[in-house]
Amino acid sequence: MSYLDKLKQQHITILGLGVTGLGIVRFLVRHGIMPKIVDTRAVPPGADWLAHNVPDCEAVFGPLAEAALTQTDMIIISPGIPLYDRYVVQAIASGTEVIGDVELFARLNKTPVVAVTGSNGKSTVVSLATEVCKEAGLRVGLGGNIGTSVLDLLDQELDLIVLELSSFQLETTWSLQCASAMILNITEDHMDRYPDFGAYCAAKQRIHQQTELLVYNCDDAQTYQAHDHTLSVGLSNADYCIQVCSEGEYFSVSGEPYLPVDCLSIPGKHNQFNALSVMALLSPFNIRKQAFEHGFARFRGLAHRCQLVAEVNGIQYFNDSKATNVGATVTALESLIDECEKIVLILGGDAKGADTSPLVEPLKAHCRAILCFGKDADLFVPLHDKSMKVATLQEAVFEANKQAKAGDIVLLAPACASIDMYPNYMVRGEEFSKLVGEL
Ligand code: UMA
Ligand code: ADP
Repeated sequence: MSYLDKLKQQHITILGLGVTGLGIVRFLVRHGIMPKIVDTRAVPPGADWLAHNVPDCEAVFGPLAEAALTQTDMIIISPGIPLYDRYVVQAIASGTEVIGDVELFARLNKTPVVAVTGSNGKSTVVSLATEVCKEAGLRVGLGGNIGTSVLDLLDQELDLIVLELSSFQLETTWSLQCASAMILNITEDHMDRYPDFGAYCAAKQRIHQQTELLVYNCDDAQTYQAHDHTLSVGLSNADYCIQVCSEGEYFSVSGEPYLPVDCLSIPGKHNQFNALSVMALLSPFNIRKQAFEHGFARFRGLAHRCQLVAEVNGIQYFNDSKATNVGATVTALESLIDECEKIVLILGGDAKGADTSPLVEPLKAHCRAILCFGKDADLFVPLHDKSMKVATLQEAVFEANKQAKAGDIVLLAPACASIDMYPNYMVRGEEFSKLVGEL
């Protein structure tokens, strides 16, 4: 009996009706399985779609106490709900199997997988890898935390699947077999969800449970685990690193120059590291050099990541709204300072319980002033001599424009999630760009 046939005999509950939940409903219904759907929100994002497309489906929206989670064989849980939720704990104790959508994907998938996790750079690395694969003529699917349900990739004819995985998704994944996998880096994030940094690292390290090739960041010990087949990535002294030759800088492989660094369109040392990671992760697939060269040149970067929005009176405005943790903001400051005199930084939002101390030195060294807004503004105000608390992003842009001098950069890199004031980081970034446009 196939695994899908076994699933047909089970009572399945989908917990969460956001992007993940909708992907699971679509997949199960496509295969003739009618699940029950539960979400704690009174009107979850997928409610309308469900009412129109699967009106016969049993749905319970509201407190989990009403959802009878112990009376189901399997719960497929969304990443936004922690496994330690008391109703989920009760369900597990009662013998209910609880898995994530990536685990369901893993149990059914037959296509080679390249998987990437990390605190920062995941979306850039998986998107760049996908671009290179397309240049190589491979039929490639991209999904996971980047926003496409992994289950949508299962019913397609593909040569390779590239997955971006969050620590939340990895917590509920056991069976994922990867041709290659990498933790790009681990710096503090989501400390409102994990008891400590070790627990966050342990969730990320689950990506290596069943990988053939383990790629690691040679400057971050948390990304390494002992394994038969490993490759290291770093700006220097690694299997994949940058080498300076008489003709310039090269991406090099095992000490041999491979491609000139300037074929990569996206700027900054962190993006050179990302490109090297792509090369190492795709090394099992015999992709020709030209595909890397063209893919690296063609990929122009993702919106809201260190993106130049405009230059006004000699001041450049950069949108890095996707810097949703302290590590990403530190990277942005260290990468952009090479391009300017000083940085006027706009930051704040929901800090997710983060330790802000890694910001102190870079703020002191690179920032002319900082403007702090959002729920956790007060956490950042003491970090710099010239700091100011503002009520809105509009006020922040206005003040930043007053404080910056020609040759400076004004940077939105909030070190926080946007959820306290915006639906997501994209809306925050778009508002920043609009406000800059009005200057
Ligand atoms: N929620 C409830 N009640 C529920 C279900 C969810 O209140 O019953 C809340 C969650 O606490 C969360 C929000 O609703 O605040 C969304 O949770 P979700 O699990 O429904 O999320 P999805 O819409 O399914 O989106 C998820 C990822 N979101 C999270 O992990 C929070 C998306 O990553 C991902 O693109 C999508 O699956 C497809 O894989 C977003 C994200 O912020 C971009 N990820 C975090 C990050 O990158 O740092 C991990
Ligand atoms: P993620 O999907 O992990 O959030 P993104 O590619 O969306 O990663 O980038 C998120 C933030 O991290 C952006 O601010 C970006 O400039 C920064 N960033 C990108 N690559 C790296 C890296 N290798 N190390 C640290 N920060 C990075």
